[in-house]
Amino acid sequence: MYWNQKIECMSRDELTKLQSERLVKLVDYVYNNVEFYRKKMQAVGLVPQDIKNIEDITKLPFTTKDDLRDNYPFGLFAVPDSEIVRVHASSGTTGKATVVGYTKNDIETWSECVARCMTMAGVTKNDIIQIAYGYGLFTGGLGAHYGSEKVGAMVVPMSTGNSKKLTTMMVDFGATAIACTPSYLLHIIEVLEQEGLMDKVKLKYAICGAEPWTEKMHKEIEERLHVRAHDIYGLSEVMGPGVACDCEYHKGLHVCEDHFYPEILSPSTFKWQKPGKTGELVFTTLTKEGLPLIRYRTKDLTSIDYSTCECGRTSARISRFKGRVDDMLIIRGVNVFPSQVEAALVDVKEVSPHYMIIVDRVNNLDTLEIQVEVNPQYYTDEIRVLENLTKKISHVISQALGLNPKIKLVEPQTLVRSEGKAVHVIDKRNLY
Ligand code: DLL
Repeated sequence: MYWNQKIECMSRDELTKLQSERLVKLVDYVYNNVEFYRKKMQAVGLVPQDIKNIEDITKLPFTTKDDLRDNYPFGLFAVPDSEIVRVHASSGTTGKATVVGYTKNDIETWSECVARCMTMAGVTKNDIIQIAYGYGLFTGGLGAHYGSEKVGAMVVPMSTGNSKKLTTMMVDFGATAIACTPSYLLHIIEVLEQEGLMDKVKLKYAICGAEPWTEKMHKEIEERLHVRAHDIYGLSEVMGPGVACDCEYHKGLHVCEDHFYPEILSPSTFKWQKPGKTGELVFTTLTKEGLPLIRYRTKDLTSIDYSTCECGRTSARISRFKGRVDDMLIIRGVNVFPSQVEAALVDVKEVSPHYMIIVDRVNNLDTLEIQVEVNPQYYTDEIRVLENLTKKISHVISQALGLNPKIKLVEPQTLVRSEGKAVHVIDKRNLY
């Protein structure tokens, strides 16, 4: 079995020592290789020698998604482009993608972390795993793929989109594991039931993540599919899937702490929260070469537990996610910011800046409707004109989001005006 016991079961003291050594190296590395970090440290009067151990991390400034956007595309890379062997990208807050880059060693570290997660989920070299996260700029497909190969499993790179082919191959190949978003897996379960294939399924493990899911969904997947379902977490900026995953005891997600240093901060004071208290998860990448990040604010809300797990692993565990600090939505695994919709609509003169995003879940698939108010001078009863306008808006929005939402045009002055912070989203899914 692939299990990095030496690292995953090391004592807290040993781990703290390793983290301290790695942080000291990292700070020196970013100071000398990334102008952005040098300037940020200089602005608060810090030099690398001020960072002597892991506790000194609190002296360092934060990094945010906006910093990545402002330095688009490669401005935060710490190595020449020739050392980067892969890039991925995810949505930024205003429509510009955040681009992440990996050196050869980064890809190796990433595979190692995903391999640890797959192992926690039970996957071994004897398994046949279907990877049904999207392949491409999204980190899910290739991330899960490389980690599963490292374990030695037989990898079937399905990607997303063709559920019938997926279910047929699941049965024909005798797949024993599947990695995909939990909502997609619920959809696959329905397809299996409709096709009468359920009793031919050999699946044992499901490795689900990339979006929030409730304990109820977890149970439902386990009961309907007769598998052990695991929660895998990650984000592109920090690496991709594999930052953390839960083991067979399901008491929180073990963080690959030798590579990613977690802090849980109070969203109001930005001070460390006590273990068990919910706060914003912040990560420092201790070993990344291409895009090292110092105190990256994930905006994800969780709590942390440093006690040793029943499985023997000593790594800290974060709890199932409790929400986000910002307004990012995850729809069919795709990150969507309301501001992206706003930015796309600005260029369409026929509509006003008033819009409402309505997210729901029907037959276990996320649905997205965007209601847009037509400007009074362009509003008409002529159906053909409105249809053309709907097409035009569908096009700009799908370009901006990478999703094809249903567009519904509404008459001027119909959407509710808010007196405080504008409400642009109605999310009916109850995910947290
Ligand atoms: O979603 C990476 C990933 C791929 C993780 C496949 C797991 C499996 P991004 O597209 O950058 O990367 O989105 C990152 O997704 O900040 C969370 O808000 C959310 N997220 C990811 N995993 C989980 C999870 C990938 N297990 C954002 N539970 C993160 C809840 C999750 N939310």
